[in-house]
Amino acid sequence: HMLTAELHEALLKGQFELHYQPIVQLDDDGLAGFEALIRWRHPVRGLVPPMEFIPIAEETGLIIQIGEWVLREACRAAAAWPNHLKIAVNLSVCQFRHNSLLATVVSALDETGLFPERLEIEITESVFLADVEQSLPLLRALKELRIRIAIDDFGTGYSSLSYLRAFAFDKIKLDRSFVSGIETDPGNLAIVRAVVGIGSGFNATTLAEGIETEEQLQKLRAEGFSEVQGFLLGRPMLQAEAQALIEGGA
Ligand code: G
Ligand code: G
Ligand code: MN
Ligand code: NA
Repeated sequence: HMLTAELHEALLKGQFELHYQPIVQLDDDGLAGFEALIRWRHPVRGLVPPMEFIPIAEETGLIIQIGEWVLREACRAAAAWPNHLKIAVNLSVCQFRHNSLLATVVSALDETGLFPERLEIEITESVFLADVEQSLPLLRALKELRIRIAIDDFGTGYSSLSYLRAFAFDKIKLDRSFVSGIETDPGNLAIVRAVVGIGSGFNATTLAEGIETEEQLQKLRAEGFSEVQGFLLGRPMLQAEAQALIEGGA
């Protein structure tokens, strides 16, 4: 692919950056942490969103190196924040399948001194598409490091729910497509309630993504979600802006 060489160069030249989107806990409306989201600061094209280069990076295998950079950079940023704040990092299935993952996580924690409890790895249901059993040893090994594991984009994958019984996830992140119609769509409300039930039954934190309106926030609070994330609470922001938000007393 045309972009492949450019992606290599981007790594070497340090053109990737992480933006940080706030995650808010609803018990006290305080800041729980941030999700790290990668962007490519392209010299000509400007800021390139992940959807435009992550799929290519996955195809070419470059996602492994990019993912290592993301993990280290995210841990490094979070290590400078107050200890109660967590950092969430997205993992693609390729990274999850690659045999270097555990070592990569360990070295990111070692190099930055971040407490493992403060790192949350986000995986999607697609990890379980082939075979749940196959993914369990790695999940257990990650858990043994005491990092947290979240299911991202919950409800949008094609896998069955049986993986929830097989592994104790720390967090369920309900996909924003179920949040957007919650004011008017009774189907979405039913799903939202079911997810809160699943979360409480499995002792997992429940987070609702993509909150854009005050009304959505009120509804999800009333339904009992533990955490929220979305443009209403804060857009993905530069590290300096995240720092300012933290110092602003969140
Ligand atoms: O930031 P934005 O909403 O444009 O992200 C779009 C998609 O890219 C989301 O699915 C998100 O999970 C994914 N993404 C963002 N940052 C990373 C990253 O560092 N690694 C991987 N694998 N995916 C990411
Ligand atoms: O797949 P994942 O949940 O990691 O995707 C995160 C992506 O969702 C980021 O690219 C982020 O920019 C985007 N996002 C975060 N909050 C909102 C929101 O409130 N509305 C919309 N439309 N997108 C959001
Ligand atoms: Mn995510
Ligand atoms: Na998501």
